[in-house]
Amino acid sequence: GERGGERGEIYAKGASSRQLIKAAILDNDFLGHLEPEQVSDVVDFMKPAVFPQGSTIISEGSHGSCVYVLEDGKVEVTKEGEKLCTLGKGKVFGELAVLYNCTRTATVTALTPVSLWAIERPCFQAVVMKASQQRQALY
Ligand code: PCG
Repeated sequence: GERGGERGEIYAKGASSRQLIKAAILDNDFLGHLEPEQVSDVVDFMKPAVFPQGSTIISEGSHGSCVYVLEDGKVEVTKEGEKLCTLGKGKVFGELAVLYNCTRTATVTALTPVSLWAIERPCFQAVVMKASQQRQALY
């Protein structure tokens, strides 16, 4: 990808993937308040990842640090062994530990082969910080 500056690399992606990631972020209860420029930066910095069927993408209690958007496939969310929900294409997950600096609050397992977009915590936080610093400079 192109150089993205101190926050990392910008990953090229097609218009339909950009639209899917943007819609996923705006649909998410915890990320839907981000400003258009922040959303567009998050879209730029997301990088592709794949997981095989049956694999654990997130383990409850661990210190993982990525926010994910599902491009394709289905995942199951469990907590203390109890099924909470399944998520499909166009859903965000993994945002809670990154936003609240806590350990993973649930386990996420691939029910099918899964294609994801992922952004790491330092990059995500830099995007969010950058915009709030610009706002402070404005007022
Ligand atoms: P995170 O980072 O705690 O990792 C597990 C993820 O599962 C969590 O973020 C949410 O994105 C996702 N998830 C989806 N549904 C639920 C739910 O009902 N409860 C919890 N705790 N997490 C959920």
